[in-house]
Amino acid sequence: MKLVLTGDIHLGRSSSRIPGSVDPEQLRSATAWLRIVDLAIREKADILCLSGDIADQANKFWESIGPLKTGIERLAGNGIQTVAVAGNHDHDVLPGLADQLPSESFKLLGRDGKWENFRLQLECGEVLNIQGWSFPRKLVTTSPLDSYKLTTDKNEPTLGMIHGDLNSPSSPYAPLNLARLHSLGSGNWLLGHIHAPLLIKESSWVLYPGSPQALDPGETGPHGPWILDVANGRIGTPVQIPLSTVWYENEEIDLSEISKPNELQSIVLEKIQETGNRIFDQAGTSLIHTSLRINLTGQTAISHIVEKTAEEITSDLSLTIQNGTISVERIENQTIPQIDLIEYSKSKSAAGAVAGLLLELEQEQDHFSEAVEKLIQITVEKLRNAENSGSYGSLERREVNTELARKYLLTSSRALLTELTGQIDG
Ligand SMILES: [Mn+2]
Repeated sequence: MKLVLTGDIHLGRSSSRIPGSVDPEQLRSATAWLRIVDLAIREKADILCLSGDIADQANKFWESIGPLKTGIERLAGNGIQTVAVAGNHDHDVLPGLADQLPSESFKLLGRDGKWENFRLQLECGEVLNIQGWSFPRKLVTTSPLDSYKLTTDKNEPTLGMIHGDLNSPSSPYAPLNLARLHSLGSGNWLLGHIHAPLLIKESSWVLYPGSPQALDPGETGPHGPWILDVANGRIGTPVQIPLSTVWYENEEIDLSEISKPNELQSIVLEKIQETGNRIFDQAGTSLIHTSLRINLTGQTAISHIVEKTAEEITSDLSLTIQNGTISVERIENQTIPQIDLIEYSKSKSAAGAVAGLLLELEQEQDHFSEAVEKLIQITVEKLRNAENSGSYGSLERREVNTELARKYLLTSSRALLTELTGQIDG
């Protein structure tokens, strides 16, 4: 028995922050959905499992529901049944879709938040129990695992399906405990909600398949659906098939050894090409674009020109690599000048004060001096105000804490130190 596992497709969305030269059609989740349908047919799968947030109510819902229905019907025409649980984004969409389709084509498990077991037996005799729970509404603050009371034949394999938040007990999106998941059914679970793929393998496995199309620079690494075999009453381990047209990656480049401006360009270019080749080698044939976030670090004699060069690379660079292109979405400049920070911090100058602040912030400690503690608190307040501002209402909210404030202060202190020492040196 062969299964294709995926979730968090968020039909209606597209990969974000990609240059306009890349065909936008190729960046859509809806296009990734078509590739998943093709893959399931090509692999002669028996079941396609969808772990919620397939449709995204906030994003062009009426455009999305058509392709979803068409894909499911095409799968059914090839003898593939789609089995799904609803997530927080499609808690009301999937039941509506289930009402329009015969259950041999589309089976929604655990409707209204009631656990359900679906026993599947193929003509060859292979059996699998798929157990699922669907979001009944947008927010669920208690663990759905509390109401799990399903019983099955212990000799038969089970696969659990649920959309929820792993090891985050106060999450409003169905908090799930890993140890309990391993103890329920035969302990193998397909989850949804987190867009970064994650396979946790112990005696049984728990899988976040991740969004099959990488949608955001935070969603680094390979993305795609997973394939799972069930044979002789045993459930295998899922294997990821990279299918995303976009790959986001973070790279750090240490500029400590760099002393001349033209070396900066060549080291950055070299690193971009090296990273691009490695990713295209690994990604399979679907990849058309790699988007990089680069972090420049180190103490360097050319710290005063890094910022401007970084801006030029981000706005102008587009390289062809293998069958696709690579661009730099953002460069974080964390470099500082080649000065003795400790000596500098002793001087009674503005640059000396910043050097002292930087030294203190770089220590990962719980207690800072009173002055730095106060600065961090002010930064937290300012970040919270920005985060809650109506202007950014459509963006995902970040958690603002002292660690985030410390990171902002570190970046600002480094930039300020570069600026101030540059003024002194002339
Ligand atoms: Mn979700």
